[in-house]
Amino acid sequence: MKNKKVIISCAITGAIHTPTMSSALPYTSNDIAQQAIAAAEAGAAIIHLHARHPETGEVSVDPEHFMRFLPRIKQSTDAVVNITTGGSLKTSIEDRIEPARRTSTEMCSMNMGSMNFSFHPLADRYKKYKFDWEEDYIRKSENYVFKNSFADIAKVAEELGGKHHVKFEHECYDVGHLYNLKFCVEQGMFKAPLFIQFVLGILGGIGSEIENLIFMKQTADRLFGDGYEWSVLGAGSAQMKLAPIAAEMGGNVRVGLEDSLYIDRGQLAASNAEQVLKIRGLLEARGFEIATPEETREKLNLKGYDQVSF
Ligand code: KMH
Ligand code: ZN
Repeated sequence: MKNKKVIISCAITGAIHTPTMSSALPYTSNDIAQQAIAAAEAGAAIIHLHARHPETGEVSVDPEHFMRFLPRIKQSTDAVVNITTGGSLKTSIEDRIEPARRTSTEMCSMNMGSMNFSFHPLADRYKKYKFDWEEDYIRKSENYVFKNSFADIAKVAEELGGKHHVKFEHECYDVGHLYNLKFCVEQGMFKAPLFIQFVLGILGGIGSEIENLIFMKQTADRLFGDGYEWSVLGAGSAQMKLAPIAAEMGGNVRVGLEDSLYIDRGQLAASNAEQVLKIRGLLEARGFEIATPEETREKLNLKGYDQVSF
């Protein structure tokens, strides 16, 4: 066995994919809860969650929608819940942080810079959509600027980190975002151990070539020394390609239908748990052990499940 235990995060539904793209993508509260629990049972120590409107599958930042599945997940697993502050294409930073604030979650996402964030090329793949909102939502992402200014970051840090002791998953979609994070650390916004997610392969961010992962890692080493843990999220087909490489480089991994709908080339995944089991198998075959939620809490210095309000 290798020394380091690998933390598997699983991102259950996200804000990019829509119900037409895969019948496995969960959007009812029941499906989100069930898939989250199954992903945790399969070995995910961290469950990253967005909410959806339970009838239409539209992305929702309504805390009530989160509260329909969070207590069930907490009752059934001890996995760390990580709530998005990314929101959807239409929402303000105040609305985006509300679910994590109301639930005082252990972890939440923290997007480390403003950028184009687009998935409009997906629209031409589908002739008929299940719901009216989907095509327009996907096409409008061509004009979407994902705003995460320094003032926005400071607000999230103060509201969630300062007042609620929420630990951040710092989403870095490009090398410049690491320098944004360094600046914020110097301003006193965040403390070690940082948890950095290198996000590769989003249209608007850095590409998913292995050279880019190495460059991100080298840059983060230079900026943060041993004061950080890191993980890799490869979008689409980069998901299963980059995850084992990340583990070999000393990192952790994120899978889930938020980031890729596939289990293999051209083959849709049946569930989030299927992706977790696949990456777990790939890692164990390479001699890695998988971190439990408790080991993850300790490594990332989390406040604990008894401190959340759901
Ligand atoms: N959708 C991923 C590329 C967030 O939720 O704040 C990044 C993400 C952002 O998970
Ligand atoms: Zn997300």
